[in-house]
Amino acid sequence: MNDDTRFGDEGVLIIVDVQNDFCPGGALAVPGGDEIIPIVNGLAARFRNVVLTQDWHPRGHSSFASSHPGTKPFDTIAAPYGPQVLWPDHCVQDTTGAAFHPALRAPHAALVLRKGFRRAIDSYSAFYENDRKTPTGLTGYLRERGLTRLFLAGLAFDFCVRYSAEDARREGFDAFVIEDACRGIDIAGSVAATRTSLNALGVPCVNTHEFA
Ligand code: VGL
Ligand code: ZN
Repeated sequence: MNDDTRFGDEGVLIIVDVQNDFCPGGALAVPGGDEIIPIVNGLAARFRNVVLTQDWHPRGHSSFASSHPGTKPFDTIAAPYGPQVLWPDHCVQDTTGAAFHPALRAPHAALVLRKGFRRAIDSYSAFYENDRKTPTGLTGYLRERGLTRLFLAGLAFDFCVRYSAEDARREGFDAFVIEDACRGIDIAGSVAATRTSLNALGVPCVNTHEFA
């Protein structure tokens, strides 16, 4: 385990938001979200370098519909930084919902990158918050460690995985989305839009069996 060199020293698996609230029974459950866990665990065992991201909101976060009277989850509002989908309260800091799913196994993950911790800004991407200018520091971390080939898996395909993969490409990394290791929320065609956008940006969507 972990000494498989096929992804090289420059390859890194970024496991996005495999948290209780995004799995069945959670506050913002992604359909079939927990089905990816065995696949993700199998991938993690084959990567020397693994990064986990964790959606990590304060109570009363501005992305919660409950913070905006008269709205309901999945409405879109005009935030100061642009359109923002409103969500059920989810991934509140230090709650069970925000914890990683108990079946997730990535003991050698070197970094847990938390995002969405500023009350006034949501953050789908692991690189930039939704104002598209506030960096999380992940680019610097990856560059300093010489990690240049990024493989993304996790939840949700059409939000945090999508935005992270797009930003990775824009930041000049090679990026691949491992689609069978992701599940989508699929609001108003967002899964199809994600495939189109990733394709246009040169981010291949691949499947685990292609690595066999
Ligand atoms: C996510 C919606 C809100 C995600 C996070 O992980 O894709 N989606 N917060
Ligand atoms: Zn969130």
